[in-house]
Amino acid sequence: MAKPDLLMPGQMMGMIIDQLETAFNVHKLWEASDGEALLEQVSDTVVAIACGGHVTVDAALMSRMPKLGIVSNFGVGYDTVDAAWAGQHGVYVTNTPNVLTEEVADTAMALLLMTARELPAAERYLRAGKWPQRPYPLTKSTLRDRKLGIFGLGRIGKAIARRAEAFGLDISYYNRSKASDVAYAYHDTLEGLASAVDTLMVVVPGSESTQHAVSTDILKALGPNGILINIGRGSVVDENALIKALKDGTIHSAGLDVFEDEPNVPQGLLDIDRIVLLPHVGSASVHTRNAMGQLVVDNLLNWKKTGKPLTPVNETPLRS
Ligand code: A2R
Repeated sequence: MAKPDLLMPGQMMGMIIDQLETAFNVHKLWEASDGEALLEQVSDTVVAIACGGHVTVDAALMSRMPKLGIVSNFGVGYDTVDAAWAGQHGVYVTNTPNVLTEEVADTAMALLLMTARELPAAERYLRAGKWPQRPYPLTKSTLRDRKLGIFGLGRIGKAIARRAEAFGLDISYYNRSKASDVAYAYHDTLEGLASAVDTLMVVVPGSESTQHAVSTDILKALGPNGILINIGRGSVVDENALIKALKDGTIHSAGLDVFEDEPNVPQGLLDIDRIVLLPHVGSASVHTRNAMGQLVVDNLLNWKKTGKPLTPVNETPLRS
């Protein structure tokens, strides 16, 4: 029997491609010399899409494919896929939850420590040969006595909270709804949370409802001792407001793993030496990326075999 057609709009890991090629006829859009011609050729027969990174899978693309049944996304965040449209048109969207939770939480705590204690700047100081002249200056901020506010206490947020407890931090959070399985203090607005803490950890998905949620007013509420950490999505933080707040002392510092226009980082952020900027490496170990890749594959293979994927997103729940 002929293998069904699968569209891969952007490059993915070799282990994903190799496994998918055993079950699907994989069409690599990024390799096509004429992408539009390839789409014309395969759109009528494509049953599945495998995607990830910054590749957009929007309604315009999906609506060209009458037989499309599933979009398997690499990553727990799937703001690049129009899952609402997919849900309305009987197309499953899957993501890769759980397998990256602990890795991202590790990165989040590392980023917080690096930022509070200026560790990357201290390392640059050593490498520049400045240590023999005088020790690196004492850092103005510390993790000691900090109050950590978590914006998005989901799977990753809770894993960060568990680590932060071990560091002796006072923990509170804001979600749209109160979590029933934790005893941390709940705030029913982001502004309320930011006013109550001096350290704000952003772990929410990118969406219309979180777009620029961290605004000038939220940064003001965080205050002059404030540290902002963003490990969720760049779109959640108004970067221009953040640059201004860092320059004029509205908040003390920031540690960012995600940006509004990746991989482009605004010069205004690059110019501030004490902040910490990482190139979206939250889940980026071989171990965890392999686990994520395997889940991308397993969702597709399970769907092909049974009609049901393993980890559909909320907008496209399992159908009976
Ligand atoms: O609001 P709730 O009760 O649905 O809680 C979710 C919260 N959240 C929000 N909180 C406030 N305002 C919003 N508009 C909003 N939208 C979502 O974010 C929930 O507690 C949390 C997301 O948790 P999970 O769905 O378990 O996701 P996970 O695995 O922790 O990953 C979070 C994000 C990904 O979407 C990527 O963007 C990034 O971390 O890697």
